[in-house]
Amino acid sequence: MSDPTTLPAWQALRENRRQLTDVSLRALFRDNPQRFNQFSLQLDELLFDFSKNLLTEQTLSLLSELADQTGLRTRIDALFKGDKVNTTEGRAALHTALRNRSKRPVVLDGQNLMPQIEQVLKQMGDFSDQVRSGAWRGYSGRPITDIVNIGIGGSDLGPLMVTEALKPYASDNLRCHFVSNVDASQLCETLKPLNPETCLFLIASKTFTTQETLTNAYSARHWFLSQAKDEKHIARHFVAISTNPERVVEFGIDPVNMFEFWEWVGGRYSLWSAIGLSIVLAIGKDNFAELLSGAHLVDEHFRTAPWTENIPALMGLIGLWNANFLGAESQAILPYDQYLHRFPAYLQQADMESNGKSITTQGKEVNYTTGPIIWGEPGTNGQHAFYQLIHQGTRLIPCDFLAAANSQNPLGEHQQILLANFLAQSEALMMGRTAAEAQQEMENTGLSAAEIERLLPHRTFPGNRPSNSFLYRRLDPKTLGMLIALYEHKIFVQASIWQINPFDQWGVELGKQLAQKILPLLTGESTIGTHDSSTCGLIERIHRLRE
Ligand code: G6Q
Repeated sequence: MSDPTTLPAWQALRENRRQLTDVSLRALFRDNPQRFNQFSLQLDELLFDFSKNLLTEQTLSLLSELADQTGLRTRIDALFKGDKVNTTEGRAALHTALRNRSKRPVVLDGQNLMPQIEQVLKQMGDFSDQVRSGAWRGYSGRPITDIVNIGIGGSDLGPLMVTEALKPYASDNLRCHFVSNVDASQLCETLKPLNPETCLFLIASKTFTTQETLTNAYSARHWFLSQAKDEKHIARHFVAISTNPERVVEFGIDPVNMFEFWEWVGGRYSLWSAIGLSIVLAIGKDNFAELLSGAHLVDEHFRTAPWTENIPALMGLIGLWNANFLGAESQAILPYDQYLHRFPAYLQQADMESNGKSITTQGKEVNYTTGPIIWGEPGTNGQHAFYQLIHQGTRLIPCDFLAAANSQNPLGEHQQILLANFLAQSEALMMGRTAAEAQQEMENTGLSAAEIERLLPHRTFPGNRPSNSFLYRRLDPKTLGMLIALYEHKIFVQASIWQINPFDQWGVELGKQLAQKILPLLTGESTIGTHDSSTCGLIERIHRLRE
């Protein structure tokens, strides 16, 4: 495939960008009362409004041409049919099979994957029924009250985000905890109030070799055994989620208590697999099935809808327009929904680990911008923190605003106030405030002409700052499944056009190797290191401070 920047559509988009230099969003809305209708889409109960982006019908049609010229349709087909799209690891990326609710088989290397997927789903459902009903007892005969998921990265962020988001659907009898950091403080603080008799540990690791997870898992085992005494009790309190049965057995977990998944499930795309066991335990198998069906609905839409009606394709294309043609370096994720408070952190991994690449699938260095910096916090908190920079800073920061029409906790006017802020922010970013408007406002407050003149540049807002708005009825399991899948596919669309592999993570692997090399120098097992003077100086200072 050729460099995307040399394609006719890319060149035409550059020209389109030039034509839009002096065009404002304010003017686009003023001149076209149909703009919202033309630039918004509905899928099931989810509305995607992309009208507040600096683009026209022509931009959209050129972006569609770019999708065609880069072979996006063929790439999507390859993804869904299990081609080895993860080229550096020689693997398929079949997270869509995990939520395939159609009766269609998904065949990989001549084998239909659906029976094994269904079998593990059933195992998860049966197990969670037992734990949730209290039939599954701890070693002293008491039911389980606390689930502790030990995992990191993809084996942590997805389940953590989803269990937080779906708290209104969770059992009152089970609390979920997540331990990821190798910093013992997280494990110790989590375990402090817990009783080993009523704790269930889920050791979640695709490889079952990750240093942080195994260190935490062994410490949790030690904590458990210091009270339970007998290793035979481990079977009632530790289960494993992994693709590596040998390592699971080596740890001392009975293979009967292992929930399997497969190498064709990428870590950051794994919440739909057995890695989602904590989710099933929290919200039950029926709600988990709803989460899967929401994602499946988006999968079908993504596979079949034409580009201009395809929400994830448009999310990807508009993000690419903002990054490669308008110069945006980051993307803010701003949920006006407290239950989505871990969504920005989840998307940081999903997007930045997938598209934080600068080498194409052909092994060439790119000469264009790829994955954006993803960041964000829930509204309205962010408004009192970093929104200033979005409104008046020197950088262009496209924003995704997300909100539910209905609160899970209706209380007085809270939801109306929340939604008023959700609407006001995207409107203000788009409209800005002209000097004339700012002047009028100050005159109304009775300020002197001199004061008005002095303050005018500070109180003028440029506007023209792009955003998308996602509006849904209520954050239920199906809607959440839809939202997650939309972003997963948005990431895939961008990776396809940028010609990078979104499914490997060599930067993560590097981190795993480096710490292993330094550890012996800290534990005293070795004194010989070939490190730079800064690293050696820091090691020496750590030894002194630890004395
Ligand atoms: C995700 C990454 C990475 C991974 C963690 C944990 O896509 O590969 O975040 O999930 O490093 O790996 P394990 O699940 O193998 O412990």
